[in-house]
Amino acid sequence: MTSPNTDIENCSTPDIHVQSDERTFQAVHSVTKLVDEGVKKPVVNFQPDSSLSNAHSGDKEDIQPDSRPNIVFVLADDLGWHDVGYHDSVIKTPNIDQLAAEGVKLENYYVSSWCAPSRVNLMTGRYRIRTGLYGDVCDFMGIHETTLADKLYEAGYYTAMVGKWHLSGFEHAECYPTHRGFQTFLGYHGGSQNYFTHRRGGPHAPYDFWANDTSIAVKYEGQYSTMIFADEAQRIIRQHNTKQPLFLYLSFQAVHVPLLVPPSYEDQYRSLIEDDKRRVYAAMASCMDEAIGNVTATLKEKGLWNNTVFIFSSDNGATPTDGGSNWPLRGRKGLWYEGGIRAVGFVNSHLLSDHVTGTTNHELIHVTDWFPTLLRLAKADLHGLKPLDGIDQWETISRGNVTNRKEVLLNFIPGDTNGVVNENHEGEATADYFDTMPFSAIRVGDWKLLTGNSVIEGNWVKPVELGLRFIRPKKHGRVELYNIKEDPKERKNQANKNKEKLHELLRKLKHYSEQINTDVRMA
Ligand SMILES: [Ca+2]
Repeated sequence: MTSPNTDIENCSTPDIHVQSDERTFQAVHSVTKLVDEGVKKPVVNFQPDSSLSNAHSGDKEDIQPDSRPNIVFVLADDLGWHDVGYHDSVIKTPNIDQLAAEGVKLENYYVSSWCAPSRVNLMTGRYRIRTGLYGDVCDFMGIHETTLADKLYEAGYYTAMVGKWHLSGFEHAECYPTHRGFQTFLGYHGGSQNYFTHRRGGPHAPYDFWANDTSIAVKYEGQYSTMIFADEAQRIIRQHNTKQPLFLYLSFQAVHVPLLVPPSYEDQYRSLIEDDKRRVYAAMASCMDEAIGNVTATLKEKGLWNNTVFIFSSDNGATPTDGGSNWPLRGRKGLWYEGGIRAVGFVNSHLLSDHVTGTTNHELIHVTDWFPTLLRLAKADLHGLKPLDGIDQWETISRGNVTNRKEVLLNFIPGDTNGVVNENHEGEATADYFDTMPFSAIRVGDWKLLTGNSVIEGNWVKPVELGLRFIRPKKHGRVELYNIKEDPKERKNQANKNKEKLHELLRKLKHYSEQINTDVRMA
């Protein structure tokens, strides 16, 4: 076994900032309302209990077979663009490759560059300018937000979550998955932990592994999380009442640091990858791939597969110094270059039209889009929701129609300059009506604009099996403009050459900056 990496990413939650404004108490939040009304929140015993899970839709005898599709959403953590087999990687992911090849690959699909923001985008269908970074007691995702799981539960789905939550600390039970629309939960609340000990650091660090909201699941200590999560997903599928549609959110820990894996998974790479980090990372990805194969096999055994929409997505790009690779894309996790935010993603389902099955989709899609897309499949009631940024993409994904999405606000954090002053920027391409110092990024049509000092770290990094080397840009721009369709590797900054497009996108950012929810603390 590889030695534990003690350099676990600091994903600790920032200072808790509790707001007592009426917004918190006016929450249109079905689960919270259930709690308030004395109906115990939809947490069921860890064994699925159909009488509780169906409490919202009538007596068990009243339930009729439901033709709405099951939804299985698999999220990988920090998986890079170059880290699946079908992107010509050395990493072996045969199950992922087959599922992608038999489905629709999403190759123009964006997420956030960090873990928690992508998850709040997924769960709310909203940009961070509306949800805040850490606006209230539930870090990243305020208690006032209605979640995808809330709505699917309300629509009659059985809602189960397995794996990494990262939308609350474990100090506040009201933020736990089982209070945010999920009926069962097995997993952890934080951003990272040891894969075997389930502690956030050394042996005396807090143990963060939970069954539902009250039970610290100590029996899992020593077991590898990828296998725990696959087993739990399979258990949920096997015990599922097939008269009810299922929403399973399987959020793997893999392949986030620390780099840990059972040694048997490393064997296939010992002659292929000399670098220790890259080899263990590859083994972790292959272990996750095996887990996904087991889960999809169980869906087929149970007879659910033919009416399931299966989605795979990474939550952000990889960190090359931790074994991952976004090659040939630029940048890494935490940056707004394509390598940080262009995600691996695909959909596999018998509900896809024949003519799109086995094809690649190049339409602009964002992680917020899953919220309205999946709720449409669930025939959920969308009335009364806060304004969404997500767009229903089902016709685009399932039929190949042109998307209605023309732009994506990728990032806007006022005041966030990371304390770095870039003395080497090109200088001229700025505007007096918009502060270009903070990190911002937007995609409009084929064009993408980045502002702020993150650009100084925007390297291209080859994976070690291709000869590790960092390729650094000759110049840095505090404002950078790229035509992503023509230049997906972001090599030609056109900020000083195409001033008309530059100012069009800067004004778009200015427009979004005026929509910030000032009730939430942004930085
Ligand atoms: Ca992540």
